Amino acid sequence: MTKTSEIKEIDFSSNSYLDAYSRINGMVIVGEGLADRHFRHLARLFPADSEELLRLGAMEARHAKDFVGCGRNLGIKADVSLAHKLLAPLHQQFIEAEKKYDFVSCLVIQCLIIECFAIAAYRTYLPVADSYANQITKYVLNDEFEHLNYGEKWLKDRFGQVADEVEMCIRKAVPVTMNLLSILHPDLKAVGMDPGELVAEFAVCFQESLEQVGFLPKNAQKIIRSLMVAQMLAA
Ligand code: PL3
Ligand code: FE2
Ligand code: FE2
Repeated sequence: MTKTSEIKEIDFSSNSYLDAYSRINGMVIVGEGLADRHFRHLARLFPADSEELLRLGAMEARHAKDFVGCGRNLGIKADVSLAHKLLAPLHQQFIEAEKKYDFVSCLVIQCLIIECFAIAAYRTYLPVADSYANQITKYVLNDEFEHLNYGEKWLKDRFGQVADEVEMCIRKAVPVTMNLLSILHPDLKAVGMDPGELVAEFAVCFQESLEQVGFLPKNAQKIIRSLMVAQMLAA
C-alpha cells in the first residue's frame, strides 16, 4: 500500500481520530512549550550566546502556538494532561543537571535528544497529516535543525572534554524519551503514524547528530544499538 492511498483512508473527522489527535496535539504543544523554557534556561547558562538562545526559545513558543492552530483547525482542544505527565521526567533530568552545573547534559537533553525526537516525530507525521497541519509541520521541522545544530556545534568544539559526559547523559535520558512512545503507541497508530518508523527515524537522526559532535560512526552506532535493544527488551 502506498503512502498516498493511506492518506486518503484517514478520516480526520472521525471520533477515534480526533480523540487520539487531542492527546498527540497536547504532547506536541507541551513539548514545544518545554523546549521554549529549556532554551530560556540555556540562555542564562551560556550568557555569551544569550541572544541566540532566546531567539531559539521564541521559535519554540511560535511552534507551540501554531500547533494549537492545528488542533483548532480540526475542531478539537488539545488534551495536555497526559503530556505533562509524560514529559515531566525528562524536564526533571534537565533541572537536576542544571542544579549540578552539568551544562553539557542540559544541552544534550534539549538540543540533541528532544530535537532529534521532534525531528523524527514530525518526519513520521508529515505524510499522514491533514493539509493544514502538513504546512505547519513542514516549517517547524525546518526550524528544528537550527536547534539541533546549536547543540552539535557547541559540543563538537569541546568534544575531547565532553565526550564521556555526553555518552553518560544519553544513556540516562534516551530511555526516558523512548518510554513516551510505548505509552503513546495506540494514539500514534490512531492518527496514522507508525511508531516503529518514528523510532527508526530517531535512530537515523541521532546517529548523524552524534557523528557531527565527533563520535566515530561505529561508536555512535554502538551507543544507539545498546539503547534500542534495551528499549525492545523493556517493551
Ligand atoms: C522541540 O522543538 C519540540 C519538542 C516536541 C516534542 C514532540 C513529541 C511528539 C511525540 C509524538 C508526536 C507526533 C507528531 C504529531 C505532530 C502534530
Ligand atoms: Fe520546536
Ligand atoms: Fe526545537
